[in-house]
Amino acid sequence: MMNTTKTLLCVALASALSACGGGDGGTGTGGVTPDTTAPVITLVGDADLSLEAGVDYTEQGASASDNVDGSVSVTTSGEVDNTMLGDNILTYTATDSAGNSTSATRTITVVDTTAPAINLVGEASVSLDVGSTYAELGANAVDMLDGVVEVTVSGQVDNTVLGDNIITYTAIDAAQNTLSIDRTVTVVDMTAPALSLVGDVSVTLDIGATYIEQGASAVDILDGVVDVTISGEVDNTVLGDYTITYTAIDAAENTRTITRVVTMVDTSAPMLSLVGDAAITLEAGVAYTEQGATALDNLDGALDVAMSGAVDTTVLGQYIITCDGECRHFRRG
Ligand SMILES: [Ca+2]
Ligand SMILES: [Ca+2]
Ligand SMILES: [Ca+2]
Ligand SMILES: [Ca+2]
Repeated sequence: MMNTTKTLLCVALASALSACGGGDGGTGTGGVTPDTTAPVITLVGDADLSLEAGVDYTEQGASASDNVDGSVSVTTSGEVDNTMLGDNILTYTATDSAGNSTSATRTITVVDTTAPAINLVGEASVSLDVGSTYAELGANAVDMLDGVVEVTVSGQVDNTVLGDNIITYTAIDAAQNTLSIDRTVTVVDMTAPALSLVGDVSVTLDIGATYIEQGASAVDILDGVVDVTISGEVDNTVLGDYTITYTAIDAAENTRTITRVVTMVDTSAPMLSLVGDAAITLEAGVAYTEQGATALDNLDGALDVAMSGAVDTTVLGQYIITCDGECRHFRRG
């Protein structure tokens, strides 16, 4: 009995030892499986990107997950030069705590698909007076990649015809991206006709004289000879200034006006006429009877006549009767 029991116990112990995983079949590290698996990197965004030259690159980043460590940090290396066409490669690296490392890359290709920007010098819409010379102010063009780019100007302005003229400005970058913009030059008639008097600008006429209108001539740079309208009147019976106005209007309603001043003056003295003879012989002792004189002025009509002098009928001799000083002298004697 006793031997049988001992044997059973031993068998039981042996089985228990074997079941505990004992023996030499293990790793010797306490039974933990080593981590030989590197993290997995996931890029945010595409692995291949296009970037317009001159535009700043915005990194979207990446994440890494490890089978043991979970989330692992990612380091990024490499640079993007947005001033040069071509590929730029960024490298993303993640390492787990067991030293397993992996990397991924992203390729950023710098491209130029953008035409230069053009800035006109001056306004995009310009008015030009007919006949005037169009002065081209030009334009400037700057490309994000190439910098300053030449601008080609095409188109012409016909300053002899009313209407729109289109000037086109074109800039092409090294990648053959092209931009054209226009300027509209509108030829208009902003200038009134030239107006010239025939005759003097100031005319002086003696009262009663007839004013003869000599007119004026008008020539427009666009319309040629233009009619002249004359207004104003001269009253040759009244002293004073009279303004005659000459007006010329072109087809575009540009108006020019000039004037002439006609001044009526009185430069003629009255006409004096004696009543009776200018020379009278008088018998001594006989009373002298003054017959008088008449005065007629071109402006004032009949005027009084002043006389001076005296006749002494008791003394023989010659006597002078003088009319108004401003007039003439007459003799009676
Ligand atoms: Ca791992
Ligand atoms: Ca460009
Ligand atoms: Ca005109
Ligand atoms: Ca007079």
